[in-house]
Amino acid sequence: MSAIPQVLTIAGSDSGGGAGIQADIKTFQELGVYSTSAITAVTAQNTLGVDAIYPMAPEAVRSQLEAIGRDFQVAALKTGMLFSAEIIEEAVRSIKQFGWGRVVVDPVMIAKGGAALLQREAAEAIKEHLLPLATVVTPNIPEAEALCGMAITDGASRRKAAEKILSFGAESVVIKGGHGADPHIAEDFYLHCSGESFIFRSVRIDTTQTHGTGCTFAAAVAAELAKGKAAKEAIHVAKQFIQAALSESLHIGAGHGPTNHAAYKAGMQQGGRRNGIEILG
Ligand code: PXL
Repeated sequence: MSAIPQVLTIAGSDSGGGAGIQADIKTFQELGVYSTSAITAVTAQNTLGVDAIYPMAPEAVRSQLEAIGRDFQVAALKTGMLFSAEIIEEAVRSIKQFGWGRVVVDPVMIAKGGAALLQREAAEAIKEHLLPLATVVTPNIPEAEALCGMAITDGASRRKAAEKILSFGAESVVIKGGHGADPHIAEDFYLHCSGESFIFRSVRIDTTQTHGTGCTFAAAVAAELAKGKAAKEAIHVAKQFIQAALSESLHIGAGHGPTNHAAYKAGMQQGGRRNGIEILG
């Protein structure tokens, strides 16, 4: 048997290369896992915005997933842009059919410029059918608010929102702090269904080069879970990965540029820089 863990991303293509499938595959490669992919939609976009979205036929998604399931040992998977309830159903069907575990659900809803990457009615399908299969759900604050129908304004409402997301059947959730109000600090809040919780705290990096941040973070969590790490350690690595990717921007394109997927590994090869992530129990 191959020693390299095999990982799957079920997500959309970003022609600009910073988010979606492209971000996932780069992240998997950097973290030393083998990447398979099932494409749910093709987007025409660059760093300035999304021009068009071409969803795949649900049968095309099923066909990709069945081809992967018949031949690969999927140690972990991540879902990103799923677009429609029909495509969500295909992802759910294959996860059950092949018994895939270590499922990271990034509940992608809206692109930075406002383009809808998930149809309105499909959010219900995520809650009802996909979250019960999730090992880790990785919403940002607006996505967490949309999933639970409540505002997150402080630590108490953030915990309540996390509890509500777990009530849909997910094993754990990390509500990412990138959209938080504090100008200096970004905090990710992790809650497991056992009641265990952690805050991952870091300095906020002041940059507009943030396209694909969520995809990259969730892909890094999936890669580390595939290697056998527990969720807490996988999230810690993912936070370090994204912190490095944001710190060393590539400055590509005229808008919200991509993050630098190579920065984390390059830093590790130079002896591992300290990147100041505190874990508060
Ligand atoms: O970052 C969310 C996201 C996910 N997937 C695709 C995207 C985007 C954001 O633009 O284009 C394909």
